[in-house]
Amino acid sequence: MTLQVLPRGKWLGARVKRVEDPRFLTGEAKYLADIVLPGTVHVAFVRSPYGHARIKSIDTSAAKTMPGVLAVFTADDVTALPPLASGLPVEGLQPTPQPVLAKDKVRFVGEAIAAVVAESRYLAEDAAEQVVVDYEPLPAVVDAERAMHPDAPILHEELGTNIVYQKTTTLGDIEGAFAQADRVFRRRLHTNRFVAAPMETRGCLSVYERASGHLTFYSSTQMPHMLRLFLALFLGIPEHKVRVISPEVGGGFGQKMTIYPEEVVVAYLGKVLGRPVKWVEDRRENLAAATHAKEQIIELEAAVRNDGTILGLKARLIGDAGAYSFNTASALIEPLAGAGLMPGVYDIQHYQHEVIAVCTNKAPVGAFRAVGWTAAQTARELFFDEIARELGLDPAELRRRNVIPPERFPYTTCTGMVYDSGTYRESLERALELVGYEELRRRQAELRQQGRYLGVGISLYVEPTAWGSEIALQAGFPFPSHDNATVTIDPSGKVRVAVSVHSHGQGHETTLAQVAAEILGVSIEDVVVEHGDTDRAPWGMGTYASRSAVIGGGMVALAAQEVREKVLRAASRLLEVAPEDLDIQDGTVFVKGAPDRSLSMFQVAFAAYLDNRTRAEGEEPLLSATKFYDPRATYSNGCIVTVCEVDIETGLVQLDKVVAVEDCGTMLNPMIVEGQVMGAIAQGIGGALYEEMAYDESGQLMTDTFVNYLLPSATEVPPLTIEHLESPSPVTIGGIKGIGEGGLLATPASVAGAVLDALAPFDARIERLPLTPERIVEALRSSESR
Ligand code: MCN
Repeated sequence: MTLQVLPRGKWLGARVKRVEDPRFLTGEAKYLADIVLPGTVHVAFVRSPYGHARIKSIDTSAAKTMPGVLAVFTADDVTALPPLASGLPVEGLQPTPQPVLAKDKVRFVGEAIAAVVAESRYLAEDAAEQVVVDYEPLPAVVDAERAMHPDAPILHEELGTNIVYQKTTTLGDIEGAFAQADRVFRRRLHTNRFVAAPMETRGCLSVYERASGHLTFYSSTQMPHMLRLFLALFLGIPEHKVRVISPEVGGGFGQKMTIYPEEVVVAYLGKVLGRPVKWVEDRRENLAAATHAKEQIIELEAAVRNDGTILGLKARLIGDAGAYSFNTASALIEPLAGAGLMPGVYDIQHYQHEVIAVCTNKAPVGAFRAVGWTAAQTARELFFDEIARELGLDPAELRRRNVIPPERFPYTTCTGMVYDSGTYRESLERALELVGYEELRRRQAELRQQGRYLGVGISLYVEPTAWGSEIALQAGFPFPSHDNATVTIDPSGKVRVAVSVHSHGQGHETTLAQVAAEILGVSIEDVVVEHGDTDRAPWGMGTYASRSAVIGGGMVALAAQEVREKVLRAASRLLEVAPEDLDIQDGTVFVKGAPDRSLSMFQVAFAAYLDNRTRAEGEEPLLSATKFYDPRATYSNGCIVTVCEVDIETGLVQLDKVVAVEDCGTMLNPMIVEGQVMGAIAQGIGGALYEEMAYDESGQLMTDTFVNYLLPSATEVPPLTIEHLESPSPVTIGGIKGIGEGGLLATPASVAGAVLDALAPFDARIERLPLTPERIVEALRSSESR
């Protein structure tokens, strides 16, 4: 069997219901907060109320003497712990490491200063209030462009600047392209800082056994093995004595990729106190101190022919990094990723980008679903809409004229990404057809006569997926990325699949079981998928960047295939036929063409382990295989079209519908794919219309609860139409591509595009997201006065 094409029968590609859902729906699932161990003590962090201040002194004496308080740790008590630094191997990125507890200075509201440990969380919180920190407030800077100014307050004095990265890259003949242009257009967009806001906040529990020197660390992380490695290195505990268990995780969306200061502190406290130490983040902490995302200031300039052909593009991307870079939370993660994908699905050969990363007095920026790409896609698609309007072209037509045609695959972008395959033009046409585009345009014109403003927004996208080493390199983040699966059939014939990717809502226990069941010829009920525990799963990087279907599916397929061959060899000796003459279906191994000559999987497995006669010379009795997979780069694509109506009196936006046509190659489970698209679209609607982490000039966080940080709920999400195109990847096992991020990559552009299309009759200029009613009304007012 070649693995380029996976068998698709009963399981693979079917709408199998998620096997993990019964325990979620009945409340049986155990999250970090549900783990209760005897003798546990609890941590509350003392956090900075200032955006920028010098710490003159910290007085912990009152807190320490409170009943039930075990200890109060400040920076002076954790000198053994190194600061967290960015591990991104990108030349020119200035290090801005974050101390695990702030020492001399705080640089954002919410930065941890002290950890109070007490018998209960209540006592710890009360005691934290008694820790007296003497601050000398400093001027803050919360705007990235202002932070670049030589007079701006500097966060990291040793650098002498807030600019931690700046580089211009020219690809192709950019000046030639601009020289040939009929028209040159410019646009600026300041994308909003918004956050993953997972239902479950961060949290961890550190259990250290002094006698054996073993640390068991429970954490709601997306990357158990990477966390184990970092904890071993930071705490000086040999890695084989560290076990990380990530129990059920209630969403991560990239926010839980980061290895956080709080985790390192809690792990350390467990080690030094010799009691289980637990911290469960509250929502305010999550909003203030977990990583933020997606804020960039993007300036675009395009050289365009009158027929709408984009000849060349210049982009300046300023990433607002927040206060620090540490491991995956890096100053560069937004603008560098954005610059790489800026050409998107369009055939743009001449491109120049300037990438700038700047520190500000805000929470550090980290990964969040389609990191860097959402902002770039939004800026480019809104820009293309504007160019089309200026040229009097339909925005769909402008896209048609520039999109990479199917005959150009594999297509290498000027930024070095190799698009393996896709349905770019087809997804555009299909989405337009589904939304009834021509009719909508007619209706739009009609309604305008009645003073009603309908808008249609198109966002045509490509999504780098399957984050292995090759795509990481193509996307500008050159670090190795690969994973492992172990597939085992136990003596009773039941199957265990242990994987290093870690589901935190995506449904891997179902989809990866589908792969194993299909290849092994057993029922999905006979397969369990284990993940999230470094003692049970083989080594790997974890789940992020839409990689688990491709990498997880691929490695499970490879391992299952090897185990299948072992089963066939064992059965061939029992049935006395050649392995090639055997097949497996529904848990029965049988002779092809003679199905009555058969054995159950139980009979074969039992014999393989426990009947020496079955075993050939040199054959292992264990029906198990571990396989790694580091796939070639593959890119998904799709098109999202939004229809809305804007009330020009109030600025309120009513979304009528969103149509998504997506192509993630071979689907393991279309129902799960649709769930991924729906969730990501909802997040994209939030990003376009509602969500914004706002700071005032002094660095004060204005949106520290869900009362003022507005997440969309079901009532804000209009009817969604989702349709699949399937162009299998020619370079991955089974032709699978990822799906996890496309919806959030493309929806803000589509929704914002629809709003701006509705406002097209007015000269309303909006350069900032989200498109709140206030911003819309203000833009309409200033357009009147122009
Ligand atoms: N899938 C499929 N067929 C495909 C592609 C994917 O059936 N061709 C299925 C996969 O098997 C998996 C799911 O769709 O069950 C998502 O697959 P994939 O695109 O590989 O993404 P990952 O599983 O690696 O998950 C990461 C991705 C990212 S990057 C973010 S951010 C995100 C997301 O998934 N965070 C999520 N979706 C999330 N969904 C939930 N519920 N919670 C999160 O935190």
